[in-house]
Amino acid sequence: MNLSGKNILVVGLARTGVAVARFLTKHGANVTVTDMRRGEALEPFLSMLEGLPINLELGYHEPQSFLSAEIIVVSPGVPMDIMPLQMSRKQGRHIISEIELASLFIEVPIIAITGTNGKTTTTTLIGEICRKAGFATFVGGNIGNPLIELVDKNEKVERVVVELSSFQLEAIEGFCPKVAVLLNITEDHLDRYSSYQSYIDAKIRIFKNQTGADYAVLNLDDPIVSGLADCMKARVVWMSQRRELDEGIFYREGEIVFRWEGREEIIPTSGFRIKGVHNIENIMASLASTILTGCPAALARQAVEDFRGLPHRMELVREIDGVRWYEDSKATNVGSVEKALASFKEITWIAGGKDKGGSYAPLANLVKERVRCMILIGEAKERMARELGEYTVTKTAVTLNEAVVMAAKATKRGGVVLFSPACSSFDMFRDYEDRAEQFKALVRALPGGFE
Ligand code: UMA
Ligand code: ADP
Repeated sequence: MNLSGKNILVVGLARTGVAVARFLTKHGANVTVTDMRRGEALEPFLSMLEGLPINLELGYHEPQSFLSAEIIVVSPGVPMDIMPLQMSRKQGRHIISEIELASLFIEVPIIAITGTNGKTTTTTLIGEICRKAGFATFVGGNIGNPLIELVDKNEKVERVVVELSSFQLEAIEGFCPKVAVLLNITEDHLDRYSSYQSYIDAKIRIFKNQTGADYAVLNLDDPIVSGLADCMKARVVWMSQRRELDEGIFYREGEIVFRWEGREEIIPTSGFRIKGVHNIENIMASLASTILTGCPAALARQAVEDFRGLPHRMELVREIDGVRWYEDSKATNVGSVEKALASFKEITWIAGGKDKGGSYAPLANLVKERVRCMILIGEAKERMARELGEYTVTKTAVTLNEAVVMAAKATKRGGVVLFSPACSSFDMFRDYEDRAEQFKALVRALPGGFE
């Protein structure tokens, strides 16, 4: 695509907007950047654009700028149904995501990962395996660094591993990954989507442009994902923890087996450092997608064995007088909390935060069976108490500190305190990492115990 002299509007000025604007100016486009927030709030991002010939429209969106643009590049955090975008769509303007733009300039195989949970863990692990196999690899996308940064740097890579959110997939057109992984789908982001179905529809766009030369790695154990085979043009690689498969990748007592076109690889799980059924799912997806794109199975196995997992995902913080304290701040939806609650018994569960609009009811049985005390914080606490309160002892706290003190009193030796919020963090914290660090600091400050 020749960008020189084109009028391009970049909507949203945060990490994505900055990277896109820098890339476009370098390629000679006439760039306008617009953001609803005012200049002061955008200071760190503005300083990254200093000296570049960019027209800024901050604090508002000027409809005329949308209409006069030849291409509009939208940041993931900008809903696709805001009025100026609706209007531009009606007028036939070309609206794309940063992922679409970047993919026009990428020629090496792309492994793309989506799903409600496990994306970042799986993306990171796939990147590690590709590197272990000797491929120069870029890892990016929703994980934090926009994909366009790869193209902008002009680095020579052999593999691209990209984590994709439903938001990023909404505005792809021709994006076509060699391997597309869909880990699972449960309710999330219902504060942005009008229905669960529209969230699902956005996710499955990842497969839209694939052909018979590509692979779709699908979780057979997930009730929604398992029903998708009929709409795939790519070759489907099933994965399962429950069923032995003639073709695909599956778990059976102590080992993962990969079977594909007459080939069989057996990978024992005893040496894996990351634990839990959800991580078996993430590992199976990582092994299948990397072995299919040329990584030797023995090196893939080594990379999995070396992988220590990521912080803020069921991380053991401390053991105090026989009580283990786990921080799972990244669990921002019901699907991830399901896995966390299923991993322990005798739980004091600290949860709550900013409500994302989904139902908490799928947790009812786990709460009844495993949670001895539920301590709720944040905006969602009333709704969570209404939906789950009848299944266990329920308390509410105003601050996280108060919740931690309550949990220390409520939990007996042998029990577990689990901070797995099921909500986003923005009501009380800067982000999930801030929430995680605050929780860990509070737990470390508690008296007694041993590390
Ligand atoms: N804005 C407008 N008009 C609007 C709405 C928003 O101008 O109508 C502005 C906001 O003021 C803001 C910008 O648009 O300045 C939105 O930026 P952004 O939220 O897209 O932020 P980025 O820093 O570009 O981060 C995005 C992803 N953010 C979201 O999807 C919300 C990052 O994912 C991603 O890492 C990054 O691009 C690089 O690809 C984060 C995330 O929370 C981790 N993702 C969600 C999740 O994982 O659950 C999907
Ligand atoms: P994502 O990037 O999709 O948010 P992460 O790897 O960051 O995924 O994990 C987010 C949360 O989901 C953590 O609480 C983690 O323990 C949990 N989790 C990780 N993998 C899975 C999975 N395959 N299924 C369900 N929950 C998972």
